Amino acid sequence: MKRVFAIHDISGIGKCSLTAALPIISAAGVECNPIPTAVLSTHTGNISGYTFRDLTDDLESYAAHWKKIGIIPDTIYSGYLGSEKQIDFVLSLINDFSVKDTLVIVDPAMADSGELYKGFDNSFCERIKLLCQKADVITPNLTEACILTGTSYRENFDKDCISDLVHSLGEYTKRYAVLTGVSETEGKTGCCVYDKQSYSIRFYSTPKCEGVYYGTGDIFSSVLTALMTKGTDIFTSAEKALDFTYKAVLETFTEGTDTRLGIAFEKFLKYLM
Ligand code: PXL
Repeated sequence: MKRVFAIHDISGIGKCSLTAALPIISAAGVECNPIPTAVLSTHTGNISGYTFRDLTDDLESYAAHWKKIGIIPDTIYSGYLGSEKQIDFVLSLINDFSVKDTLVIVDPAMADSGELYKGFDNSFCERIKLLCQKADVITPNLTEACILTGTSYRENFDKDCISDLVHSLGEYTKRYAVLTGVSETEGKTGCCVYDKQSYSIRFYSTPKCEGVYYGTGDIFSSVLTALMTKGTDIFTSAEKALDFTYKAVLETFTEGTDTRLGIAFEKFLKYLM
């Protein structure tokens, strides 16, 4: 069985980070080994009063134990990290655990809708750039792509501007950039996959549901990670990850629940195997 190390926080409510990665990667038939960076009562987006227990001091000995007992990942997948020290931890994890074909997937989770998440600053973003440069695949949303490339953020990027943006992202990945939350067609959403080796770009899109849906980036990146770990090519993986995310968002929209509490993806896990 293939194995993914998933380095993210665990937020009790919100179905993002590890509470998305664990069920999704497992449902796809891939073992998911969590490295929790922090424990929160909820995610930090538009919910006040959450608790936050930082686990930075545990990370080194946690990984050292895995090293000692000989655990080797097929994929190292990082998402929301709470501090620059945690970025440095992931950099050393990549160094210590990578073998010839280890896949490194970095979701530079730090911002959305034109704004940095609470608690992050410029210096954090600079360090995330270094981490991205060690990745085979990065999965920024539009805001994160603008931060990485020093582009000013706006909501509407046309097809040519998106192509320019993904080319610029080439500096922050070893091979692929998958830009999320964009589409070549107005009124739709989706992703744009860029392979810097062949300069090829492909767009995938779905209809757009009105509203803000927390955790979609984590759901998308977790499906992509699971499929690529199983050997699926990046384009097919991105298309399937988008389809899964769309189904779950549509279900949430139809149920009409408070979207801050997370996306209703559970029903669709059976399609991942
Ligand atoms: O989905 C990204 C994410 C992950 N973890 C925490 C967050 C967020 C986004 O707000 O707050 C704790």
